[in-house]
Amino acid sequence: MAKRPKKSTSRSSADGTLAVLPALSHLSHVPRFDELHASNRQRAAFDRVQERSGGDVELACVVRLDRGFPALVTADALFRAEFAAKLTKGDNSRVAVGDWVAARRPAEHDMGLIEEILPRESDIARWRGKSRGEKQTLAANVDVVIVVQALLPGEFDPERIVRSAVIARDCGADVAVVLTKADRVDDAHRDSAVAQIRELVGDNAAIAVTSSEEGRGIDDVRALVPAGTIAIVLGESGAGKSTLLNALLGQEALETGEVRERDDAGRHTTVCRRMVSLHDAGIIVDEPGLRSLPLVGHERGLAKVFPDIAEAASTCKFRDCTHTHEPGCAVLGGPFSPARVRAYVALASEMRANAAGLDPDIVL
Ligand SMILES: Nc1nc2c(ncn2[C@@H]2O[C@H](COP(=O)(O)OP(=O)(O)OP(=O)(O)O)[C@@H](O)[C@H]2O)c(=O)[nH]1
Ligand SMILES: [Mg+2]
Repeated sequence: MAKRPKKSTSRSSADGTLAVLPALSHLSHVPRFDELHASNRQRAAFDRVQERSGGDVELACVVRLDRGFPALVTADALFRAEFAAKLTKGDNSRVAVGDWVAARRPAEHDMGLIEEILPRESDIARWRGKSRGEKQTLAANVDVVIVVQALLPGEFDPERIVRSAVIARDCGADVAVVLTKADRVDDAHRDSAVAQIRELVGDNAAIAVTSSEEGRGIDDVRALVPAGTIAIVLGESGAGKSTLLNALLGQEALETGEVRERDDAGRHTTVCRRMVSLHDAGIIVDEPGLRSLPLVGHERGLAKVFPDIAEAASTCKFRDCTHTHEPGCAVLGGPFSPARVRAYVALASEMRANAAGLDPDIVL
């Protein structure tokens, strides 16, 4: 059972910030340490830090980030932490929800200290901004990316689902697609949406249809996150991610809201990244919606989502074939559905353009 942090009269440099963060004692569904599993590699890395530090560090997992401030779970405590001086030289945001760290809890401080971030097994990242943006890690050590999108006309966007699947597969995660708000569309629209996604992603992703309003499909989503696995929900603001998690938890644990400004810099209902434990199943990371998901260097992900087309592409007559008009093109000449070819070509050409934009001296 996680202990609450000790009340302390000492002042820490972050006291002012601490005051505006939610009190950890009020949070529900925080994963327990025994629900989280560091890999052997991460444990070995931790042992090395412990040896170096004389044994006063603990193995901890980052379970929340509020305004960039991590909250850690250890075998017997839940507490906020700041970065040891040697880590603050770089960029604090390098730590992500799901990261394993070696942390200390100096007796005289409210806050723990992160001494070292242990190596990641995987990391779900996206590029912020266009091709010259920076890479942002959404979560570390995640097994499944749940792409969440509303079925509503105007919001249902198969291209974006494929794009999300490419990013997830590129990061080494499994993909599942959850189409929400089924209560707002008719059965014919729903069936056609599912068929379109199935055609595009093939066997790459499980597809679930939900209505959090009517409690439909919720157990299908639970089945996507069995005990011992960690998933992250990925989708635009207003897609219904937090509402879906509340339905899974059976209570209104997370804030949800009307669709507001839909912009990466805009106001989102969910403003922190956090893990919630389903307790009877795995763990899901909730996070603010993401508008833009540029593809930069995700060729491997594209090849995993479209393995047959990627294989054909390697046999085109021209090595720099764009699969749009060239003679001897094995993609256009192949036995592939036009919708899949269109999706593949659009994403491949975006990646090519972004790669070119990255550094004008590099020719791909
Ligand atoms: N009718 C209907 N409305 C839903 C459903 N799921 C979510 N909503 C509504 O959609 C709106 C947005 O839901 P949220 O869960 O806050 O969306 P979110 O994806 O978490 O958004 P951000 O936190 O901003 O990224 C809320 O008004 C929800 O009540 C559903 O299955 N049916
Ligand atoms: Mg939300």
